[in-house]
Amino acid sequence: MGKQRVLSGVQPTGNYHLGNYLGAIRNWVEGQSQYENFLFVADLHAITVPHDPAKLAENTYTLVALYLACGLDLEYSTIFVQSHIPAHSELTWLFNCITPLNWLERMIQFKEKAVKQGENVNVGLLDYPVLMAADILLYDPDKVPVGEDQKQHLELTRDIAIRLNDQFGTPDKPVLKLPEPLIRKEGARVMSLTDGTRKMSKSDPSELSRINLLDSPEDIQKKIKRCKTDVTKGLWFDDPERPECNNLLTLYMLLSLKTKEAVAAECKDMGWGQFKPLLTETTIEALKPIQQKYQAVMEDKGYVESVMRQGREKAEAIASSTLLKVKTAMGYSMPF
Ligand code: AQP
Repeated sequence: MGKQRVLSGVQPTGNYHLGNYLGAIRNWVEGQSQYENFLFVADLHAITVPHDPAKLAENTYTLVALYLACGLDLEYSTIFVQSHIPAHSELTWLFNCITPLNWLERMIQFKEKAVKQGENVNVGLLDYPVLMAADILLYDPDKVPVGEDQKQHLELTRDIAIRLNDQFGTPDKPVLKLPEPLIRKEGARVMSLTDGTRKMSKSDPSELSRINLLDSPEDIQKKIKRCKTDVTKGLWFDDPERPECNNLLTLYMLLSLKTKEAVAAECKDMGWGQFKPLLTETTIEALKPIQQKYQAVMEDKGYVESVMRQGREKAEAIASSTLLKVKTAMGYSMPF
């Protein structure tokens, strides 16, 4: 039996942060040799919120370079850009026509982002989970690594696949395979530095809320120095009254690669004055090799482009074959 296939992506919306790394990219890197990995830059998703055209291409390059800098290895992983493969958009349309509107209206992320966009909420934002279903199902993956926040979207993907199989397949010959979620417990959710109850996010207007992967040591120091804490003495995990404390200890655990027990023992009698410099130093050291590799990769734009080209070729072959399968099942024919 061959390796199981996994698929995941990040939107090229800039400000790539510790949440994206610890909740997604680092996990892909750690598991990459066990799987056949398809990892993409979700640039069609990136325009569901207002975007700057001048930044889209730059952010796409940056993200491909960061994937490589974080340790994705082309021997195990195919890295590609979503918009380079038209099958994503085409399959989305086919799925749109079998997806009930109320499935999309109840998506939590839609409701949250729609509130932020006010009257300007666009159809793309509502349709985002259908595009995500197309992204996933085109590649027939066995597993999809998702953060807690994306679980509902993966369930919708499975519902769309079931509906399509019911309508256009037969029980012994389904058109699409149902993917399973791959959720890691620790670090599944990294929280904001300014509010331990909200997730760290690229679109938070406050730069102080997140540590970006490309932040300078001075910026990291400044952000940790100013991050929200509390007045309680001693530091411990999992206290619902102390979300910031739990988040900062978790960050230290994930970045230092120590166990939860070791961190709990090391920090139990510490005050913030002692802990913050420790977290600062650990964060700077953990990000240093990524930043160095990123600089080296970005010096060779031709290399980044060759990675995208190679990725497109491999991904397109699989995507167009799935698209053809779906179109044939739905009754489309191409007699020439
Ligand atoms: N705070 C987080 N903790 C853990 N994982 C996170 N991810 C994002 N934030 C955290 C994971 O990163 C991957 C890529 O996310 P995305 O770019 O597709 O969009 P997102 O989840 O909406 O990320 P952001 O940073 O919160 O962006 P904005 O602010 O634009 O919405 C996903 O696997 C996600 O789980």
